[in-house]
Amino acid sequence: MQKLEHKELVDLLRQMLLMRRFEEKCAEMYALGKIGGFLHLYIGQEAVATGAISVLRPDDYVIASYREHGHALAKGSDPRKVMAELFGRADGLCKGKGGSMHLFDKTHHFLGGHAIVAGQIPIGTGAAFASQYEGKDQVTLCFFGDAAVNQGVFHEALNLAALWHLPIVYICENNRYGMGTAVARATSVKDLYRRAEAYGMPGEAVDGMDVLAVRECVGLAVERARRERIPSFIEAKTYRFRGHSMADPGTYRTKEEVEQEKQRDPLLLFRNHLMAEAVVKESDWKALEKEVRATVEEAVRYADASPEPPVEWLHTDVYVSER
Ligand SMILES: Cc1ncc(C[n+]2csc(CCOP(=O)(O)OP(=O)(O)O)c2C)c(N)n1
Repeated sequence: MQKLEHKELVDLLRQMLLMRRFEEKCAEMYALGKIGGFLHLYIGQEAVATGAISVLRPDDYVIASYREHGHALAKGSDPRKVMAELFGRADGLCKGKGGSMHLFDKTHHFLGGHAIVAGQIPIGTGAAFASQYEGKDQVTLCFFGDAAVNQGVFHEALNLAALWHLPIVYICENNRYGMGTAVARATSVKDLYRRAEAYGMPGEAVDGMDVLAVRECVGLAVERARRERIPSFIEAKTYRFRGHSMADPGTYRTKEEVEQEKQRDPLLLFRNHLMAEAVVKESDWKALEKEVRATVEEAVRYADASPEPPVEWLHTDVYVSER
């Protein structure tokens, strides 16, 4: 892939920093009772969505699981509208009807967060089918967790995608746990990317803590999908630093393990790399922090100022009558 310009590198860093600070604020807002329901944070996995989505065109599709705040932000969703959605307010991305697990942004071709494990895999495959059927050259990126690869629909979807040459890249974010279940306790073949062999599609593992490695790997797969209609399966090896959701006491893994994995914090790894390469200076980093914090504060102000959705809205947007 082409070497990145200074601005592109800084944009990647800004994106990861925004995801991190946005979600730290979400945890705070959840504790204050401003966000209800479930809240699954993406902290630790930022390099995956950032690197992968950075190679897309605006009209390419992204679909993800309930751990999708980062994907929505990377796809271009307005942080203010995302926060308002988490607050369940009328100005939210989905008018406050979706909440944390169901962000959806038609204008940015973000096909949503999906709460049913693996539920987004056939839907993403359908989006790729639609692009192909309509003769368009859009690509779909479909993100899911390690537990999703053991669901039946994963196998059905990958089989059809390979058979029909669909322009899709499946990205498994292997953060090593499906709720409290370690991958090794649930999955017979440890190297998840090898599942691709069964469907005759390229499969590859990538360091999901390295934003540039993810960008490179997904970039090649996206080009393959766009130009040659070859789907791919990528396993991004990552780790989530927080519990499965805000309600998770995290008794299934040791504090030492978490601390050890935090040594490879993707945000700090990339920041340190850019500093070592003299792409950013300490003062640039401070300025970015200030800018991102202001964006997040503004998102909270916007969400707080937005009204509750009126009761009558319960009956609207239930079915879509037009495209
Ligand atoms: C079909 C289905 N079964 C069970 C659940 C309950 N559940 C919610 S999240 C989850 C674990 C998923 O783990 P993984 O796919 O690895 O994603 P991660 O949370 O690690 O991002 C489970 C079992 C569900 N939502 N849907």
